[in-house]
Amino acid sequence: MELLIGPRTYSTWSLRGWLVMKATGADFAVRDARYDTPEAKAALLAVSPSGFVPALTVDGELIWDTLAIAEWAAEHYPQAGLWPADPVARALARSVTAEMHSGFSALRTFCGMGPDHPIGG
Ligand SMILES: N[C@@H](CCC(=O)N[C@@H](CS)C(=O)NCC(=O)O)C(=O)O
Repeated sequence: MELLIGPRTYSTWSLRGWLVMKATGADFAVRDARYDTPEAKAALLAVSPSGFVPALTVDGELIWDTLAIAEWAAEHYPQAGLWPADPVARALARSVTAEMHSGFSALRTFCGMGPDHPIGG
């Protein structure tokens, strides 16, 4: 397995994918991706159809979204307990996860981890 990610110090999406994979205890390789130049972005698009990281390669197949990676990991490593066992707690966790994944864009834009953000660097 290979996880394609950007710098974990400021790419929160990459950090999320990496943390999920670490939590499984699985053995996986990390491949560094860049997307800060047109050439780097083109190279990334050649690997990941969305042009975003993280992307996980498993047995030659690509999973290219953080939540898709997390769901795949939860299915394949149930012992990691990525989702709560209790159905009510799991529904709450999924609601929060979905909201964070698809919403809060202003929060994610202005409270990033990079050096150019107020709480980053
Ligand atoms: N919905 C995607 C979003 C991933 C995302 O935004 N990744 C950023 C890394 S921080 C990225 O690849 N950016 C590339 C770019 O801006 O060109 C996911 O959850 O995987």
